[in-house]
Amino acid sequence: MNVVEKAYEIACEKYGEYGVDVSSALARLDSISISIHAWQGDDVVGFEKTDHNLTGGCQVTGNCPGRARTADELRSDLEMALKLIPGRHRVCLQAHQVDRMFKGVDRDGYDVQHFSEWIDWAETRGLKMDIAPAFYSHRNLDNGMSLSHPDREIRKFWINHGKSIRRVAAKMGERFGSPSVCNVWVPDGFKDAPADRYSPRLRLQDSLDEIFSETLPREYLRDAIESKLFGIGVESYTVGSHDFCLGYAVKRKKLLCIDSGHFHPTESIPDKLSALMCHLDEILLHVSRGVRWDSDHVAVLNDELLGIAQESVRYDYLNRVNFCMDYFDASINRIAAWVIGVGNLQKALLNAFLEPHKKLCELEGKWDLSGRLALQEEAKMLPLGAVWEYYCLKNNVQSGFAVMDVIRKYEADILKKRG
Ligand code: RNT
Ligand code: ZN
Repeated sequence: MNVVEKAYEIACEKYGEYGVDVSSALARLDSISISIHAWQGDDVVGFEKTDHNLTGGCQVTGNCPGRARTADELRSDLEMALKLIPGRHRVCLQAHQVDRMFKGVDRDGYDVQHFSEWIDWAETRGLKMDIAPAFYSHRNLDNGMSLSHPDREIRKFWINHGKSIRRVAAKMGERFGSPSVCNVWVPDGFKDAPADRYSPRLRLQDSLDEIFSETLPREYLRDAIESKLFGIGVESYTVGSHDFCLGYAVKRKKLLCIDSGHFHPTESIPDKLSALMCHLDEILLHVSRGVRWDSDHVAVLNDELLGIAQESVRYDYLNRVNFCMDYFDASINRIAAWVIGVGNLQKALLNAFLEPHKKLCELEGKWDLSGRLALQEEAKMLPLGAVWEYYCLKNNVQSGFAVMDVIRKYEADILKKRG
């Protein structure tokens, strides 16, 4: 028996004292697929090879060498990251991360052929896929407006983009036998106080209705809409605010996408989940970390992430929560960014599965609130790390700081050689 196995045995005993079964926690963790965001690897630039500048809401900072310049490079980087991430997962694309362009076809005409290599690649590697339309980084994002733009022609372009990517998502879902989540987020807003807050929202509502008007099979496609509080350059007004998106999702039976960076720092995503679950069938979580603002830092194992995981698994609605990573840090090795962030969500989920939740509820039921606090704090001392290392070992995945040796080698051999 090696040291990881020994530590695991002791951990099982420790958790057992609180009535927690570790092997069933591991089985539950193993059943969770996280959608890994491809855009961490190319700094949300995409592969359209046009003159479009990055505009609207996605501010990537840092210049660590090795940004993927092609879809092939990005797939190779993802493969490296996936070797260091236990479990079976999904890959999520932004619509401008195309394999190829066709002459005269712009985003309003993209179809499954634009992503065929992605799909073949995912299939051979046992991955499933999600995709989001990209309503940014394009000349038709006029005055920062897409689906809510006052000009019908501009709106039409973006509506057709949404429709085309929905169809691509449904095709992906059909191919992989698992619904693809297609998440609509628009950067539309105003830097300074608008004279008219209402009309853009009515237009956004109509545009969304038009995008979703085509009936596509639910077994292959899940539609989501993502709200936001503000963005750089749109500080005063965001058309698709939380109130707007929540109302729309409830009314039209869509998934609501909750991004951890998109709320005031004193708001709690863990607290929002159970409230939303009273009114929504399903939600999409964009797992991110804001530092003072919506800064899209790599997810770390902080109270917020632990709480998101706990609130996702404590009740009987885990199958209604979809996890997708959404951050982009270009100041550190991008593969490390994936491995660390995804690993942290997995650790948070494992911690949640190992929580002595039944006991906590019993104490709360007896109004033993000091006992509840004592147990909550004791639980923080339980040997989560030993269980995680064992899980990695069983999945033949390197764990611990040694992961960095593997990443550094790839950096030296591949990433540093990119221009
Ligand atoms: C932007 C949203 C959105 C983006 C992606 C790249 O604030 O979070 O989900 O991160 O479109
Ligand atoms: Zn997001």
